[in-house]
Amino acid sequence: MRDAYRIAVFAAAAALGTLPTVGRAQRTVEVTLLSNSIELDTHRVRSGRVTLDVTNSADNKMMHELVVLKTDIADSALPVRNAHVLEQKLRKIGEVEDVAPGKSKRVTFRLTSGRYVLICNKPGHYAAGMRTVLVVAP
Ligand SMILES: [Cu+2]
Repeated sequence: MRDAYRIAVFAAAAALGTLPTVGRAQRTVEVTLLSNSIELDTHRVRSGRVTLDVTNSADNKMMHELVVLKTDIADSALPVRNAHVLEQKLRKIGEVEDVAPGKSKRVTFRLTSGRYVLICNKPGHYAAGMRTVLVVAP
């Protein structure tokens, strides 16, 4: 009787999504946009629905963005013209546009296994170092 009650409570909590996701691999990445870099709290996640929690902490007080590209090209060697990475020459998964200074935006993409390069493609920001790599494991 007691066990049945416990199972019922457990099931209700699970349905409400209030239980901690014990044993599940990390699928949320904290992304910090800085003036000359992009920092991630992890560079490796499992495939599936991956949430990017993007915060603009750059001290240059500029608007930044995060563009997600799937590519095996080194993050420092993407094709560039007129201070922009040529996104149309790459496989673009999506982006988080215009994150204001001090603000955060959150986005979820379904990512298959492979190598991704994350950049800010505001003019000159990629060249300034706003780029990093995220590896998605199977
Ligand atoms: Cu930027």
